[in-house]
Amino acid sequence: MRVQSQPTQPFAGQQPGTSGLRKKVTVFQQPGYLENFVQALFDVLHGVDQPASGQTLVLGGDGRFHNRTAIQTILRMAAARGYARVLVGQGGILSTPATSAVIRRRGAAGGIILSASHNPGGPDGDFGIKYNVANGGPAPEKFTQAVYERTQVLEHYLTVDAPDLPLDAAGAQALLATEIEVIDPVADYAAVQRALFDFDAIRALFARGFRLRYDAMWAVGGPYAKAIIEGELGAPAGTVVNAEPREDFGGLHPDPNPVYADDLVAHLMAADAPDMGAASDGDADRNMILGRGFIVSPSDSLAVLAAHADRVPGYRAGLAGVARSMPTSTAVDRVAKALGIPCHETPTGWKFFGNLLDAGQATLCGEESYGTGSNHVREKDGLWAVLFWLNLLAVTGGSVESLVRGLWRAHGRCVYSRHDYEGIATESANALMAALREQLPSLAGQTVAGQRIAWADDFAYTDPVDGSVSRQQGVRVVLDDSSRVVFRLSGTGTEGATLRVYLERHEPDATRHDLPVQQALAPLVQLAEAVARIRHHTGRDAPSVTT
Ligand code: VG1
Ligand code: CO
Repeated sequence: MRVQSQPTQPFAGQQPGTSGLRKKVTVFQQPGYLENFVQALFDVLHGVDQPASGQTLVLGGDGRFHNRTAIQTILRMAAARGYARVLVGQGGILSTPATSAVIRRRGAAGGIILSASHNPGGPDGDFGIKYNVANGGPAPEKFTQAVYERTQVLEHYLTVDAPDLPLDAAGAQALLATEIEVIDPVADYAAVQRALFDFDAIRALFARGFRLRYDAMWAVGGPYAKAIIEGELGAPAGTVVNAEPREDFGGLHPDPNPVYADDLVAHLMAADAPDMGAASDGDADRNMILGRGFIVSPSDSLAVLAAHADRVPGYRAGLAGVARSMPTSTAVDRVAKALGIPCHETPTGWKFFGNLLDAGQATLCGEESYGTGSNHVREKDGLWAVLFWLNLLAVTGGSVESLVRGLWRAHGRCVYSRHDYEGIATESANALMAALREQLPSLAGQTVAGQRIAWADDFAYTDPVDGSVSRQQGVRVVLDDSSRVVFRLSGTGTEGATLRVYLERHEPDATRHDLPVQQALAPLVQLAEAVARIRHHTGRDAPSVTT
């Protein structure tokens, strides 16, 4: 067995997006494609062809099609690079939040997560790779940009000529001088959760007959939810459904929202509905929460958790601050104001929360896209959010619905929806955004579709910790009454472009809190069409996904 230098040439477009490099599986199957990206990553981390002496790397994925092949490729390359140790999840499995937990608890230099998250999997689906740094969080933009630049000039990659390693049983083995340790994917993660939540109180809740339906969507969240919710917390067997990770997610779209988790929604709307429903995505960092006959918007979920955090052991001391991505509703801002703590507004993508969490400026973070998390790891964490809700239900005696209604009563309701136009031509999407940006200087003061625009801009963010600036993070059009429409293009898709239109309107009047959301937002939809001319640019009459 020896180190080999394999000649290669650059592939175009190895540019990480909102969350890592995501492409079709068939793109990743091209000889050298993954190898090039990993070589570039290691070159940026350690210097060109330089060894990773003494360092530990964490490696795992969400178990989707191509995961096992990619894990073996990366193990060989890590050995060629002289890593002291690689901690790899058993069977190649590690959820995104679990990877973050392992990196932090084991003092690893970083970790590689193989996932395209909420994107569909299977031979015709998507694959992805992402690097997390020593704090356990996604590498910052400066770093991913350097990796991309390196991919464009590569001429070879380093690997070893070794057969595949067995990864289905825990234990250590050697590959060259690198120790490959196969670890239990759940243990570190479960230890982190145990230290945060009142497991006794949740156990008592289940013992009283509380019923939860947790839909793992045939994705990596299943083993975690089974072990913790059914195993440790005593929920009845069958509480976690669709729990075995499948390479193609059962042919479904592992995105926990009312559209793709419609089966779960149907169960919660049924006459014999359980008390609570929950789902997580492909890599288990997203969550959806439902009550009996009641769907919780992710922005409201974040606000509820923030409002009651002091009821949960891990947050009893209070929150240093909260943070939300810009398009996320302002519900949490209102809670933060009442608590007298700062609320930070960041661009879309979890990587922007890392510095705030590290610096102790934020304790809880969240995004409208079904992502919630805290300083316990440096990723959003689906099961964590479910445990947080269970803990709150156990100690407040309330229901999911009553907690959300309490939020609305106290702060008004931030009526919210996201309209996605998927698979539109990239040129059309770019033209739409360019036309919007051109109008920006003249929008303030205009009345469009009967509504007066107070101001409009293209969101730019200066990181308060390292001063780095991210521009063009989404066009905001804000009305006199603080209602708003936000436009941005997705950075996680693999086919054409996806336009996201985010709509928010604050409703202080409690008698209007039960108006259907789309009805309450209809004037804003008209405004969005008038300002952005979506029909003209995309040829679409309606969004493909509404959440
Ligand atoms: C989407 C979401 C964003 C989230 C990202 C990664 O990005 O909008 O909030 O952080 O996915 O989530 P975009 O660029 O497509 O809007 V995950 O669970 O796919 O890693
Ligand atoms: Co995800």
